[in-house]
Order: sequence, then structure tokens, then C-alpha cells
Amino acid sequence: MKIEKIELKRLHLPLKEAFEASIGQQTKRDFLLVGVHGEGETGYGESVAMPTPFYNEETTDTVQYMLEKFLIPMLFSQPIESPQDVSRLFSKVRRNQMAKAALEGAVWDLYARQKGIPLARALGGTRTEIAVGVSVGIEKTVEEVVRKVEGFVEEGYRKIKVKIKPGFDIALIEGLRKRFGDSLPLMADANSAYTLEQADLLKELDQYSLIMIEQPLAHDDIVDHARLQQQMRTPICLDESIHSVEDARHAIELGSCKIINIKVGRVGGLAEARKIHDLCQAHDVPVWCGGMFESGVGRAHNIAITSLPNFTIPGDTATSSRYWERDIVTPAVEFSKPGTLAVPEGPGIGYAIDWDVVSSLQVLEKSYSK
Ligand code: OSB
Ligand code: MG
Repeated sequence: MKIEKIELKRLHLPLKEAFEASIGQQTKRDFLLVGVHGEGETGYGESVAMPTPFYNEETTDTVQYMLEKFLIPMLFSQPIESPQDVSRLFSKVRRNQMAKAALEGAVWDLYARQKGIPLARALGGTRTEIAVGVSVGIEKTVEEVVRKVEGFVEEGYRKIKVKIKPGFDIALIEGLRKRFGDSLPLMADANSAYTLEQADLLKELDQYSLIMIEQPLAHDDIVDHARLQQQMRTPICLDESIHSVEDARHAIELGSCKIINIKVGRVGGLAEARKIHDLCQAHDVPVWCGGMFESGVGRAHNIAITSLPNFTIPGDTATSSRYWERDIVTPAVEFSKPGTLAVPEGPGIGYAIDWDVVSSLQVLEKSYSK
């Protein structure tokens, strides 16, 4: 693959409404759009790090720094045959998964475009459509969350995930079950808001037949999660704790979870995401694709990886209109039928960049040549 030029654009994209979780409130995305040019084509990726280090240790600034100082120069320093080479090349840089994933994802898109095939096919995906759910933030009252969920159920979302935190947990889940009954596919995400000492409280959730509880304990833990899983019927899903296929192997061996949330950014890119998918498939551990409020570019990457066969649980890849007044891609990401997104058939990510929107959001632009 010839890689001739790389462009970074920093964009501020306001969320339609603020989103609250136990790790804090978010009102906009501040992220980098990465363009990789070669042989007359351009591939796109985006960084999913937040502006603050409250989900993981990376931030938009650290991603920009790592790209400029290390990852872009490394990519220019070696011939690349395929996107897997990028993943191998970057493996000597410790961590900084979201910085690596932003650039690696753009190279995957470029690779698929150069071959004239959809990114989903380049990854080995087989689905033509994917089922999706939606992640719902914390509100002031249970009633407000119930009202939000009513709208999403009406739209056809196939899974409802609600954020919980101490003091906004059991009563919320009970309220949702009272309103929607036991058949609503429902799960809770704690973003590490509890400790093992609160196991008795978490075990109360067992009576509500949740599909899973996501990351109840510390962001860097797999030992206490294994202890908790032994005491709980509800499957534990790990998000923050999994950064690599090795982390996934350790968690599966220890019994720390029964389900894994794969976020392409959190694990350092599509090649690593696929390795985790394959390992989980071999161990009968279902996976689903998490979200980081991606713009349409990251959303398209999420759709592509979700086309792999072991993504059997609806992910958090909701439509563009759930987040943005105007997305940066065209067409916007919308349902092909309720709760379903079609896997694009065009080359690469299958969406075009809307440059008018990008230029209206852009706060910084940089370009690097070989
Ligand atoms: O824990 O899954 C999470 C958003 C930002 C950071 C972490 C998480 C989330 C979400 C929202 O749950 C997912 C989305 O709608 O993109
Ligand atoms: Mg999560």
C-alpha cells in the first residue's frame, strides 16, 4: 500500500442533548478526523478518546500528540502491505490504543477502497444487516429515563442499555421492568461505579432478568469481577477492563465475565478487535460493539466490525439522529428498518464525508507528507 499524505482535522461536534454517566457528563465530541491518502484514494478514521481522562487515560490532546510525535512518523518509516502490518508496527508503542486505532482504522478504510470492496468484507464480515440498541444516560428521576426509553422502544431499538450509579440503580431497573415488562431486552452499565463490598446490592439486580451488567467494578480489574460473577446470575460484561486479546484471554480464563463489549478504539484498532472476536467465538463468549458517541465515520467502522458472526448481541451503534443535528457523513446513519442498520455495499466504510459540515466544525487542521 502506498501512503503519501496524512491529514488530521480536529472537530467540535455538539451532542443534541447532554449525556450523563457515573464517569461524568458530556455535551459535545472533541475529536480528530484522520485522513490517509494513497494511490488516488483516501481512507478515514476517527479518534474516540474523550477530552477528559475519566473513561480511560487517553484524551483528545494525548491522541493528537501520539499521532504527531510517534505514530504518523512510524507509519511513514516502513512499507505497509496490509492494515495488519500497521497493528504490528504500532505494537512497540505501549498502550495509547485510541491513538493507534484512529490511524489504523483510516488505513483499513484506504485498503478496502484501494481494493474496491466494503470494509466489512475486508474484515471478513458476513452479515448484510446488523441489529442495534441504544445507550441511555442518567437523568434526574426514574420517570425521565422511562420517558426516554419509551421513545427508543417506539423507534424499534433492539436493546436498551441504561447507565446506573450508586443511588440510581435498583429503583431505576424496577421502574423500567414495571413499565415495559420482562420481555424488553434490558441491560445496565455502571462504568466502574461499584466495589466488591457492594456485591449484595448488585446481586439484587439478579431478580430483573437483565441481559447483562456492564463493568460494575474497577476499570482495571478482572479479579474482583471474577469473584462477583461467581455470586451473580446476571452475566457480567467487561468494557473498560479489556484493551487487547490478551486481556480478553485472561478474563475468560478467570471467569471475570460471560460477555465482552468490543470497542475498536479501546483495543487499539480493527485488527485487535477482530482477534478478540475470534477468541471469544472459540470460547462461546458472545460479543457486541460498544460506542463512544462516534460521528458517522466511527459509526461506519462499528457497523463493519459488527458484521462479523460472533457479534450476536445488539450493540450501541444508534443512528446519527440519536446524537447529532447533522452528522459529518452522507448519507446519515439511519435505520434500514426499525432497529436495523444495513451494512454498506460501497467501497471502504461506504459513507462519504460531508465537507460543508466538517469545515463548519473544524478547529484545527494539519497535514503530514512522507
Ligand atoms: O461505557 O459504553 C460506555 C459513551 C462514552 C464512554 C463510555 C460509554 C459510552 C456509552 C454511549 O455508553 C455509547 C454510545 O451511544 O455511543
Ligand atoms: Mg460501558
